Amino acid sequence: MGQRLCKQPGRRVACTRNGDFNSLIRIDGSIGKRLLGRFMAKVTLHAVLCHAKTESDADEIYCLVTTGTGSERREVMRFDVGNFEIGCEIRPARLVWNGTAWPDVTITVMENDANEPGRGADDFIGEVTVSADGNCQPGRATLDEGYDQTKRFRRFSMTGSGAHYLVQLEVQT
Ligand SMILES: [Ca+2]
Ligand SMILES: [Ca+2]
Repeated sequence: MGQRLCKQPGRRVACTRNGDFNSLIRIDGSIGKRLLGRFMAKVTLHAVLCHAKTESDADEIYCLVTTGTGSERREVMRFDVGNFEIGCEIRPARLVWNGTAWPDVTITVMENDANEPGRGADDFIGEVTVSADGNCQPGRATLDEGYDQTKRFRRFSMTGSGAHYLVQLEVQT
């Protein structure tokens, strides 16, 4: 990131090469919090561990990241996590959300069946909604398993479509 401090008459502000407002927030979270009057969570998908699959062959797991409310709900990101056999753990360590003015973000874990005739639509595995202040709300087929022993990663058990995955998120506020 091209971070630097710029001087303007009478004050000193942080900015980036591209001038992006979100980048400004990343440089100094406290500035962003004051500007928008709320806390803004940063969410990273740390790890995904497979305990049971949707089918006998490998599960192709991907994540959907959505935000907004009602008819304005929109997909902001979709990415592949990888192919899973039982016992497989993948650590994407991928930043999926870096707070903006939106009130919350939902991370939905899915299994891809797009290229597998006869298996119908993709399989829902589980979902977690993280609000701007960092609170996590497990959705359908999802249980909050609390923090791991490092107190850094929040764990969620997801059991949609007959599968069982443990998903670890890092939520920073
Ligand atoms: Ca499937
Ligand atoms: Ca599949």
